[in-house]
Amino acid sequence: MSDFKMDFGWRVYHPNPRKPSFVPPKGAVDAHCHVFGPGDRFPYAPERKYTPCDGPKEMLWRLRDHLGLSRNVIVQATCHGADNRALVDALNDSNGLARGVATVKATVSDEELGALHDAGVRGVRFNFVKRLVDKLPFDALETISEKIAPLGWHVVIYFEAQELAELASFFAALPTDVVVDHMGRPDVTQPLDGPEFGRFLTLLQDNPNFWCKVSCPERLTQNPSASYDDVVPFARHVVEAFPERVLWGTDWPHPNMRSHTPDEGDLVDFIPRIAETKALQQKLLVDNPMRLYWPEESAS
Ligand code: 0GY
Repeated sequence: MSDFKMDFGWRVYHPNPRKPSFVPPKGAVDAHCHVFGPGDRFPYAPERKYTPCDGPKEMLWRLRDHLGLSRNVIVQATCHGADNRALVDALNDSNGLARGVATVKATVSDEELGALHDAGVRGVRFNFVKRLVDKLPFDALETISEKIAPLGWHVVIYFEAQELAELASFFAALPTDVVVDHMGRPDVTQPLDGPEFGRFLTLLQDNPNFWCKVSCPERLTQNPSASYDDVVPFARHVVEAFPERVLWGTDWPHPNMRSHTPDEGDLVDFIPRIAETKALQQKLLVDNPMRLYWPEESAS
């Protein structure tokens, strides 16, 4: 047992997710998930804004197999700060079936970046969600992006829709590929063709180096009991408009979920509703993540 006590009100991941009806194509990648701790081996960061339940790598591998997926991209979450040891431990245990996105400080050395690369890290994450992080100065983020660019890494950005107007020019100037988490967290009560989501679509349209995760219907929905119906049009629109630049992920173990406990079987069954053809499913789940995270094995 770890000494860390999970925050009150936060839900533990589903103990027994159902088997999805949708069978993912061979080689499908869960391109957004986390490992948490376990806290007694990999302590949570002192500066964290929440304490999660442990989400160890063994559980993640079990979920991958249960859902019919083949690979994972493990994204460093803020509760581990810039201490990537739990991430690296999972990557080393994955037999090459997981790649990572780390969090680093502007002072990171080339040796440290090289060691992360050898472990399978292919990107860094910049988190702009106010409830999750203290604000980092833009010049520190610029320094990081310049340091990682020669490695061929990309930047993953997490922000909420209302912040985009202020952040867009900084994002567009990044020197690498850029991957947006959870469709930029749209307010799905607003129209699909309204100004807020329009701004996000313009960002993708104007910047061919930008990719988008059509993930987290469980966070975006306003009605958890309705099968994420309200998120489907947003995600489907992005998949159809930018089929070569979309990724999908479970977000296991779903940090900070309070409204409901997502069943990952439901999250997998969301996929054929947003990628309606076999060709789109193949791009979303296999070709695109392979190109970004395993280019040396990628056929496309
Ligand atoms: C997610 C979403 C959240 C948390 C984090 O790094 C994190 O702590 O990303 C959230 O609370 O919305 O993608 O895991």
